[in-house]
Amino acid sequence: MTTRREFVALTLKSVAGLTVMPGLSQAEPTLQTGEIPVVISTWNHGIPANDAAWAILEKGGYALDAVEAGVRVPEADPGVISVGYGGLPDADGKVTLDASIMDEKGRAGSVTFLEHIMHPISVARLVMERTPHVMLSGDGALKFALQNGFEKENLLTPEARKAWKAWKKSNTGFKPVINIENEVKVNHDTIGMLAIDREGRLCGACTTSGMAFKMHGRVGDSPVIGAGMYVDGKVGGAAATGTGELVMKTLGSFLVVELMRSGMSPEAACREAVNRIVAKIPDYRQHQIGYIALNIKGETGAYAIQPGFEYAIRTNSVQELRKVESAI
Ligand code: SD4
Repeated sequence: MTTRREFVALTLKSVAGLTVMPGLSQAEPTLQTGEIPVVISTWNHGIPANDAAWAILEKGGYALDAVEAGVRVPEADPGVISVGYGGLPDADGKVTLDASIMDEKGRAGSVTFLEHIMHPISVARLVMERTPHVMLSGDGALKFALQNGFEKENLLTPEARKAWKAWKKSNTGFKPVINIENEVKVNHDTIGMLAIDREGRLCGACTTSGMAFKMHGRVGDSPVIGAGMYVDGKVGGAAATGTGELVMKTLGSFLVVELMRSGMSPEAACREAVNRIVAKIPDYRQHQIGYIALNIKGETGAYAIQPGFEYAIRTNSVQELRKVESAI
């Protein structure tokens, strides 16, 4: 049995980032402490999103308000073709949205397969705050949104409709597109965002229109707690972008947080989670996955399968887009 003295020693070792769980690769001690407040998010659409989050964080506001406000920016931007309004539709020409949110206490809310609502992240927050459930889907999620004052809108822009028509004509079927930005000459994808506020509260949000031209009814990783996004307010948070099926099969964001709990740095944890996919999923080369992570000390990291992934960071002294290392 572990004595109290041994337990305290073990805990201190974990806090110092030195504990290695059996079966895990060598943990990297985390030596320096990051800045707090801090916000990070996926891709270059994370820059304006971070700005909106930062406006709240720098005034001492709540990280949950910050991540919600942050990801609402790409949700409303018709130029971002993989999130919210302007998102590319599914195979039937319908824009269906997935989103999730978590707070520092481990509370969670999500919506899946939601149509006609510009800000699924705000519906996810209300699922968390006003219902006994974690996830609402499809018509039920829409009904809940309308009951709570959200308005029904047409989210399919003429540009997205044109792209869908061209896809139908090309008869190429469904195929995940690696770094979709390379295909359409703009840089965006699912947005995952993690923030710590001045009081040390760590929260996360993730929102997407999912894989372009997916089968009608398909739900990705983004609204699945622990897959597309996960937060443990005492350890850290993680979020994913890319082919959700691979993330779901490995419960990627939960894995990243658990690896950080065992003492890994955010980047080492993201790398290990990508390596899990590489080891388990034979056709991983056909896909992109990018993870971002933030630990409770404010340290950040990321890793991807393919080159081309990047994440945006904002603190008092840093505001930049960081290129991310990859397995291939
Ligand atoms: C999904 N992970 O629905 C999301 C979408 C994405 O590149 O990031 N696509 O699978």
